[in-house]
Amino acid sequence: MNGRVIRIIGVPIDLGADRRGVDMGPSAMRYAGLNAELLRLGWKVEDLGNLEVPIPETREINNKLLKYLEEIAKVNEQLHLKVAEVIKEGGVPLILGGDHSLGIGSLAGLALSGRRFGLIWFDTHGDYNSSVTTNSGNIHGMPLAVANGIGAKELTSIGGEQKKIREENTVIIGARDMDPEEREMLRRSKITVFTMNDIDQRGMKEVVHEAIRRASLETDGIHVSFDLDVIDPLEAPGVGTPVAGGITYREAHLAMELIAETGLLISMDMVEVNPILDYKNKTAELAVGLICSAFGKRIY
Ligand code: 4U7
Ligand code: MN
Ligand code: MN
Ligand code: MN
Repeated sequence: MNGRVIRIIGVPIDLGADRRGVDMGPSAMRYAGLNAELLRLGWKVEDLGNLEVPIPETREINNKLLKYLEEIAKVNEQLHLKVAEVIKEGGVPLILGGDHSLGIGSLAGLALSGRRFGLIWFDTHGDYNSSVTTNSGNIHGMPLAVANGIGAKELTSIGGEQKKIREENTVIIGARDMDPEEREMLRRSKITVFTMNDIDQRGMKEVVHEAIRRASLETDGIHVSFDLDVIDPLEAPGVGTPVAGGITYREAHLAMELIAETGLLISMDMVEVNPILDYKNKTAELAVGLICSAFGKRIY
């Protein structure tokens, strides 16, 4: 089908979230048959294995507003170098989480590679907090802000001091739970936010078309960061922060298929699968299905 290679990078991190378990996400998605499914689609696949990530039991929380800051910074230092390397070699990074704090490293890596990219961030949440606005101190609620240059220097400086995203090319889809101050910060930015209400009113097709249009304006490709909690918990029970009223299985696949059709997908994160809370690996299987749709799987 195509000669390009998908390089899988597992990031078994749960230091960014309060609930344990998303560190097992990469295993659960591999167990659900990820590599074989991608091969079946005609991709070359190389699994680079997992990054080394410490477990919380061996560490202390030094700053309640930025929990495990040093550890998370270190993991994202490693991740951004790997991502940049894969892109420079012409490969497609597929980053398996793990909690969404890994978005800091993916976006820093993309920026370091020199590609001009747009970003579509599927999430219930804004992930636009900083130590000033957070209620939880959990860094998985901060990666989008960090990529936009807002937050702790230890994080924003990974991959260089510059902003890693362009606001005009950044779109959130599926939002339905934002903290008041992060919402204000987002409103003041040029980031586009499509809430569940927009999806209800306009339909997923129109929303994704508009997201693609914005993400591809004067860029050479699109990065998708997919937080599984965007999907309704009835269909994706295995996530750390479930919120009722999410997108459906069909809407999620449609979104991935529309992105695949553009041929612009240059890399992807699939994050926040929590096997402890899952039912018979249902959410991990859904994640693998979505990855396949994003990478060109067709029904007929
Ligand atoms: B995820 C939260 F307060 N906003 O900051 C926070 F509601 O990566 C949730 O999207 C963050 O899953 C969720 O802790 C982070 C909370
Ligand atoms: Mn998230
Ligand atoms: Mn989320
Ligand atoms: Mn979550």
